[in-house]
Amino acid sequence: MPLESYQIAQYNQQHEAAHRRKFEFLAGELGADLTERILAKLIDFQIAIPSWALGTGGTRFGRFAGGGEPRTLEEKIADVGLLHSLNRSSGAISLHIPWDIPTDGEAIKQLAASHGLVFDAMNSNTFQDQANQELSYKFGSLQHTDAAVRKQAIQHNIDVIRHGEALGSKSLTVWLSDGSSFPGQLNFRKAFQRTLEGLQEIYAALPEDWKVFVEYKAFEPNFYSTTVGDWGQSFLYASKLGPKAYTLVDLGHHLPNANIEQIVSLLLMEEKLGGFHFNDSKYGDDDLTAGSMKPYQLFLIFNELVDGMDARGMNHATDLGWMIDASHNVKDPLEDLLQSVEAIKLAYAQALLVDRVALEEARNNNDVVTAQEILQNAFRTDLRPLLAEARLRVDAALSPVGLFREQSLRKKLIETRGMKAVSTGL
Ligand code: RM4
Ligand code: MN
Ligand code: MN
Repeated sequence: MPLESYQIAQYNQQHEAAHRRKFEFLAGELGADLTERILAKLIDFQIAIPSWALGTGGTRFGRFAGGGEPRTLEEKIADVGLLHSLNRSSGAISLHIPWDIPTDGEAIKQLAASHGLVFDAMNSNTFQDQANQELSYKFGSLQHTDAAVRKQAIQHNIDVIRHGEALGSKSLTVWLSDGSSFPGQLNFRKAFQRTLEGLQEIYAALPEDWKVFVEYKAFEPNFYSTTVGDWGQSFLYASKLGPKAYTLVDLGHHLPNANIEQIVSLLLMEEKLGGFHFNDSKYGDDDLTAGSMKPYQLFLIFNELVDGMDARGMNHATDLGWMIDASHNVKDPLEDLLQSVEAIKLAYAQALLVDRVALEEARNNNDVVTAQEILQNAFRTDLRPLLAEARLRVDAALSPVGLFREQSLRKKLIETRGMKAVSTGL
């Protein structure tokens, strides 16, 4: 273990006095009841780390690796274990197949458990051709005009479910790059029907207690049409498939300025919201650190989530899939992931702070000014000491990034793995 628990304790001791001052002031402002209620929810709230984002990401123009990347699934689990020991908020890992095939499921499951980790959604990959693959996905997978290609893609998804069963995962995320690059290339109706039929076969292979998440994306790699292009199309597939099928919202998969919070609200109302891929973006699927560009939007999304989940009596921590889907081109991937988790939990905490009774009253009175004040008061209250306190109570670091740097953890990883270690993934 590159980080021992006594090092966390020592670090916290050094910083505790400064933390106490800030926390006590905030707790005084919020009152003991609300403070404790938010703290308990923050401690429960876990966000899954994607196995494909632990190395340095790149673009088609280049990739600039920082060294010490995990070379195997075992090392990836160790990295997520390290994140979890720093923040006690990343107690799950989401795997992408075939980038991270667990050859011995039981051993991998035990290794993860030794780090306090469980397996979140499994992800299939029919957007790339693999070296040993018989048929090509160049013109799509489940939408393909050739039944043999569709069959291969269906079988791959079933294999991914089987891997997931061995690990104790309970869900499959299907993201298809299927679509067309030029007008005229595709019969939209037929592509939809073929895709639906493929998803139906995958759905039929789901274990009783599993969910399937249908992830949509507006464009890329296809630039004219995408066969699961927006939440409406995903909702259509999920509705036709049945009660185990849900829509997955990846924040980077919308056209510019889409009102994601409204999408979230309606999907929840229809009981079809399954989970999230958190990231942030300025343009499209930038896959940047959550909350780095539009923290207010992240807060507004959580505001709808808390409202909608409470309306249905849902458990915030366990009833939806909370996952990060990001890529790190210029930052240390582990530091970046720590920042994302922090931003997500901060938005969640701010949403818990919203006075919903007063907000509803303002809405009923058409008091637009008060409604805005209520939301922005919550958003502008600095709740970071609450997040730090939640970590302190479960023996995580007061400042995860601070401790990561103080202990030179990247340097230690480079010492054991080398500068040229390369991860599979984005
Ligand atoms: C896609 C999408 C999927 C992810 C791949 C790697 O844009 O976000 O969720 O698995 O990227
Ligand atoms: Mn995604
Ligand atoms: Mn994406």
